Amino acid sequence: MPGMLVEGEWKTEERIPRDSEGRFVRSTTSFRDRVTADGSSGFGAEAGRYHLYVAWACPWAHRTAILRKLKGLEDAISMSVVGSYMGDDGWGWYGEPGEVPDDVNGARYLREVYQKADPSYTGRVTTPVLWDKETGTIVNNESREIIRMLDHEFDGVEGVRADLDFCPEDLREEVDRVIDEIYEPINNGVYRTGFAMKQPAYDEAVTELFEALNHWEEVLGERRYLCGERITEADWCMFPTLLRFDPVYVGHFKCNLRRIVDYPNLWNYTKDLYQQPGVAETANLDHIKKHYYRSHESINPSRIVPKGPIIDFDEPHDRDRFAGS
Ligand SMILES: N[C@@H](CCC(=O)N[C@@H](CS)C(=O)NCC(=O)O)C(=O)O
Repeated sequence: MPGMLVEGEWKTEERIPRDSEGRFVRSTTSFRDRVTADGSSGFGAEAGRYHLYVAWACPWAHRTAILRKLKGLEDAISMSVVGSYMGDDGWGWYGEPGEVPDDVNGARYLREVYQKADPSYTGRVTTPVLWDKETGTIVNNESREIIRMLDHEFDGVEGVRADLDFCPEDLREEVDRVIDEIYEPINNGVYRTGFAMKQPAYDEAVTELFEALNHWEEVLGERRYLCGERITEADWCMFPTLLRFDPVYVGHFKCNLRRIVDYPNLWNYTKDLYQQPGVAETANLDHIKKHYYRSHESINPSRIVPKGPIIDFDEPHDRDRFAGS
C-alpha cells in the first residue's frame, strides 16, 4: 500500500489500515457531491464537463468504467487511466500500455488531483474519482454513488442511452439492498480476507465470503441476474469482484475454499456479464494481475506475477436458459 495525504501532504509511512485484531478497515470517502440532471446540486449534467479517473486494476473504479461505457457516456465524460502499479507514490502514470494520461490536470500522480481539489485534504488517494472541469474540484470518489449518477443523471445529454436503466424505479429498493448485502462479505470481503494480519481475522473474513458466495450461487440457480431478469447496478457491483476472483483473489488474497469456476451458476453468470457488449473492453486482466501481485509487497514480497490460471471468459455460458436481457 502507498501512503496517504495528511493535511495536503503526502505521507508514506501510513500502512494498510487495520484494527487491533488485525482486521482490515476500509476508510470512508470524503467527496460526496452529486451531479444532477437539473443542476440543482451545483453540478449539472453537461457533456464535456466531467472527467473520470480510474485504474483498470481497481474493482471499484471498474464499476464506473462499465457504466460510462454501457450508458454511451464516452464522448460526454472523458477518462484517464492510471498505471497498474501502486507503490510509495500511490496511483500514477508511468508510461505503461493501457494507461491513459491525464490531459485535464496534467498530473503525474493521482494525489495531485486530490491536492488541487482540496489543498488540505486528509485521506487516502483512491480511484475512482469524478472530476468537475468547470469548478476544478472532485465531485465524488465513491463508486456506488458515481454509478448511480452515470446511470440516471446524464440521460438528457445527447447520445446517451437513456433507454438503458440499471436501477429502474420499481427495482430501486431491491438493487440498493443487494448492493448493501454483497458489499461487506464479497466486494470488501476479499480485501478483508487478503489483508487480514491475524489468523482469526482471516478465518472470519474467508468464512463470511464463502457463505455469501454459496448463497448467491443458489440464488443464481433461480434467476439470471442478482435482482431478477434484468441486469442492474447490483450486477455491475458484483462483476468486478468475480472477474478478479480466480486470477487474483484465490492466490494473492487466499480466498481459496473454492474458485468461481467451481460454482456453475456464478461462473456462467460471470461469463454472461463479461460478454455483454462493451464490457470486455473495460476488463484489463494484465493491469489487474500486475497491480495486486506487484503492489502489495507485504503479502507478495517477491512481486512475482503468476502466469495462470488459464481461464476463458469468452467461452459459452448457459444463462440463456433463463428469461432476461
Ligand atoms: N469506497 C471506495 C473505495 C475505493 C478504493 O478503495 N480504491 C482503491 C483501489 S482498488 C484505492 O484507490 N486504494 C488506494 C489507497 O487506499 O491508498 C469506492 O468504492 O469508490
